[in-house]
Amino acid sequence: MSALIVIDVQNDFCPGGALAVPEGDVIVPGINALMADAEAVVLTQDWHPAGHSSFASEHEGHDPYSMIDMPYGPQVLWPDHCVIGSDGAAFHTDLNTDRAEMVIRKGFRRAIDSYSAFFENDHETPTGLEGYLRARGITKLTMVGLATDFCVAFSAIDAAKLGFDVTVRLDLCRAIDLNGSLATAKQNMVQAGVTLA
Ligand code: VGL
Ligand code: ZN
Repeated sequence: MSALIVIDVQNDFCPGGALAVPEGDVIVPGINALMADAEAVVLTQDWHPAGHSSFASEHEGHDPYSMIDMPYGPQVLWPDHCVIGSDGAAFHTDLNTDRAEMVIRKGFRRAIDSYSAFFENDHETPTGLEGYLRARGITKLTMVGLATDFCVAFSAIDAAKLGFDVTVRLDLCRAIDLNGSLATAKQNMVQAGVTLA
């Protein structure tokens, strides 16, 4: 059985949002169309408490989009985004959420970020998505959404490492592309055994 995993199609990642991904909204109609034929649909939602440690505003003298060392490894500092319950954290209004059988929220612990839908950025704290998919007999995943080079890539690589058969539809993703991060993410996905389509 297969599932469509829609990563972080939220207002803050779309034009006008706090961490806008260029053209982040243009993928929405194509994603909605893909849902019609999907056997199962899972949505993920970036979901940070105010004052989250990935926000540059929490680190005096550090600008958004700069890097910092966290106890769990290097971390990009972001503008405040996807704060729990805010409009920015809501799904894009045109995204069809009716077909979603599971919504997985991530990044809700203040001290640690979570790009991947499977593990937080320490690469070991699980979100529970793996267990959900296995319990439903889902082995094949198609991933779409935002942003290609962060949450989509981290999710796809973790899924492939866990043994899922993963395809990323690049035409239904858009990237932030910080210092070549898109090219690196594509290489890393291919190396992990992810199919790029
Ligand atoms: C994301 C940066 C920070 C993403 C989430 O969804 O790719 N990127 N939080
Ligand atoms: Zn985030």
